[in-house]
Amino acid sequence: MILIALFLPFSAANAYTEEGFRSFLKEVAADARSQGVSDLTISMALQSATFKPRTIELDRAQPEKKTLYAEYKPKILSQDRIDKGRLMYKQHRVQLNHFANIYGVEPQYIVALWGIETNYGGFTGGTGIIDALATMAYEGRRREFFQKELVEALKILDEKHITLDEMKGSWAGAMGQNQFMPSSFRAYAVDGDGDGKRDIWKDLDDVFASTANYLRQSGWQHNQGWGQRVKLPQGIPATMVGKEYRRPIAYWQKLGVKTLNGHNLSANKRLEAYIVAPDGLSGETYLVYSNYDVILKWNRSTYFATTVGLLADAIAQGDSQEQEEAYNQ
Ligand SMILES: [Ca+2]
Repeated sequence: MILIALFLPFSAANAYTEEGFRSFLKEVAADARSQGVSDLTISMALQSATFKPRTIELDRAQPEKKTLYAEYKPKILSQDRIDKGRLMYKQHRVQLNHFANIYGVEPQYIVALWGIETNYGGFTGGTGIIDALATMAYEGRRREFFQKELVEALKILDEKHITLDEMKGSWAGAMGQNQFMPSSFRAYAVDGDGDGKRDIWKDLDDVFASTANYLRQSGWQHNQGWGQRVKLPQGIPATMVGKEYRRPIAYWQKLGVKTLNGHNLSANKRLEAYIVAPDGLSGETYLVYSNYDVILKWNRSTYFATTVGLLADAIAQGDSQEQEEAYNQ
């Protein structure tokens, strides 16, 4: 019996062995077979699957203290990422606008999600997805979730959208340029260029169409924006913060909520909005709409959703400035 994870602080009951891993993969094989995955795909993918102790180390490496939004925001929303986003929008404008129109989603959100997930395809992760998911499932704390994702990944291989060697991603199983988990891929990835494959690793048509489709299917409201940074009047109670306290923009305006520059709120006055305060009421505060909830469905973090919205705004703003300059010349 070979002990795989010697350096991890597991109790004897948690000792992971190669034998245990192989026997677990037999269960997965039976599960996949019962869901229609071919024997060929199952044996090809699972026989070569490898347990990755590093995956578990990364999963267990909890940061000692929570990062503040005020620290996270400048890192994610760097000038570099904004500039690159504007450039990417310019370079891929035809494709982006094409899919934005089909799915009723503004193109800057497709670019922003791409930019924050993988720095515009620059870093998509080099871990074999089958290895990552098999390891996480075998580890056991979230076995049901990861085993389901593993079987979904086998279905993707079975449908030949990507080869086993090319099916790479993050240590936690997020794949390709928009970092879809296999279940999101199966539900939302689309074949943008019509070549019969949904390739979110290498084909930008597929990446853009899949992101737009995800937003659309999750309830995106065209031309409503996501939210805006606001200044709250003194004395707003904490009970008014958060998605349980949704009121029309008109209500917030009456209460004295202003834009950062002290102006009246822009946006449809009937639009339902709620306050987000990632660092509490002493930090930056935002008023957000239903599209913010759509971004939260992609990733439950308010840090993530807020910076996606801000990056999308910055990309669109850069674009309209450029158009205006071109017009004035
Ligand atoms: Ca395709």
